Amino acid sequence: MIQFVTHANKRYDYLEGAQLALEGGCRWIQLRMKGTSVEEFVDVAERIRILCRQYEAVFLLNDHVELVERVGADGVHLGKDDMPISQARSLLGKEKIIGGTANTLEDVIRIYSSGADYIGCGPFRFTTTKKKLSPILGLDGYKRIVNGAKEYGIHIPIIAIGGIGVSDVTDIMRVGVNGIAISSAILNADNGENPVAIMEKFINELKSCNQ
Ligand code: TZP
Ligand code: MG
Repeated sequence: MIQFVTHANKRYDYLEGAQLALEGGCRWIQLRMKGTSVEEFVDVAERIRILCRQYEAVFLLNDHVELVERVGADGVHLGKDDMPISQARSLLGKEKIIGGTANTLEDVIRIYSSGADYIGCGPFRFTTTKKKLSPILGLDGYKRIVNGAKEYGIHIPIIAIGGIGVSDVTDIMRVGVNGIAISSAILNADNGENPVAIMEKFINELKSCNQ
């Protein structure tokens, strides 16, 4: 499984980024749009929801539990400083998807016990996409966390995130995570490579790992 986390740069806005990821075959979009007004967030979210429905993709919002119903999203992704997952679950019900951000095995256990559907675990390596980045995990960090989670009987997907490029996919999947989340690798290619083609490469890499 592969999730595209939106961001915007000089070349692409949030909507364009989501569109390109979908064109490249991604079927799981998280609208992450920090520091914007609610009006702007809702406007972009409604456009991306329409796109996601066309492509039959899952559509999650970052942070904004209160907007999930309003914009017709499938769920929400929450960090440590956001609404507690158990509270989001009681507000949204069990049909909506809730993801949580982890950096340690303790986080993973807490998020799992709070009733999340999946865990975004990172960062794999340094990235400028996220401010206040948690300590970098690297492959060893994931090994520890994935093995600990198994021992604990955690069965929800653990998704690696942060600074992941196409050439990292095989190594990361080998440590036992269930998927990856990517953002800058798609839109920030400095060789001018087409984002659609990059997403296709990620998906092909993942396919070859699952065989
Ligand atoms: N959490 C850790 S890194 C990140 C989030 C939301 C952003 C995605 O990272 P990248 O390097 O742009 O793929
Ligand atoms: Mg958050």
